[in-house]
Amino acid sequence: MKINVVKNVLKANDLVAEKNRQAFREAGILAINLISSPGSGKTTLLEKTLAALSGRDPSIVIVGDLQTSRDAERVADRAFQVTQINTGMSCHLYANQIASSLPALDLEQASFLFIENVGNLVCPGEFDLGENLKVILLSIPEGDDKVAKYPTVFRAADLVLLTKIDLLDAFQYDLKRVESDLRKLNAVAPLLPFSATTGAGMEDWLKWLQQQKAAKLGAQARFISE
Ligand SMILES: Nc1nc2c(ncn2[C@@H]2O[C@H](COP(=O)(O)OP(=O)(O)OP(=O)(O)O)[C@@H](O)[C@H]2O)c(=O)[nH]1
Ligand SMILES: [Mg+2]
Repeated sequence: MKINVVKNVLKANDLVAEKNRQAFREAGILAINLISSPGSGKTTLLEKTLAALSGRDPSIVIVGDLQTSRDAERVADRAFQVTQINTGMSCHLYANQIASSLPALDLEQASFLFIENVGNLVCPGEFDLGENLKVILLSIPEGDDKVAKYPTVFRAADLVLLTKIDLLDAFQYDLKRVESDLRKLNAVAPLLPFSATTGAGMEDWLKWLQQQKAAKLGAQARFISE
């Protein structure tokens, strides 16, 4: 019986996620779900990314946290619009929380929607929010064994950002192990070393974002003309 309940929750979530995805498609916005452990650098990545995109690509941010609006405050002056969702006891965002946020947002006016999920490397991987892409952050201080230990999110990743790469020398860290573990789960997601402190990887990250946006708009144009 319990298994049925869980399945129904996931099914209900997926139906709402599909509607979210349709809203993003109609608005021509690329939605990216940022997933990682607490403190691995999601909001810092957003601060840097929004600064780099400002003036060119207005971007909306939806932030999920159990409590506080601290992350929303950190990105508020650089984002086109920001919504903070407090999940209370929940360790991940649900699609209906995203759906409830959408009426207050001008999706058509923005290029990117960044969804910062609740800091957690497990549960967010199970719940589709309607995003177009999942970006997983894994920071150096977390250790080089985490990909194999938390396979669900890495299996679903479209890109893995190896954050805080500036700290590499301070830790016993085997980059080859991370890459090899990732390839066993996911043959295609690029693994991109990144540091918000030194700027390493920033150019590649911004290039990846633009490529994904162009690919999506191209696919949509084909879809409309078919
Ligand atoms: N050395 C170093 N520190 C970083 C880097 N990126 C983020 N940090 C630091 O890591 C800490 C946590 O960063 P956040 O961006 O708040 O992490 P988060 O993933 O948003 O955390 P939650 O929202 O709590 O899940 C902060 O003290 C940042 O300054 C980096 O590239 N290098
Ligand atoms: Mg954060």
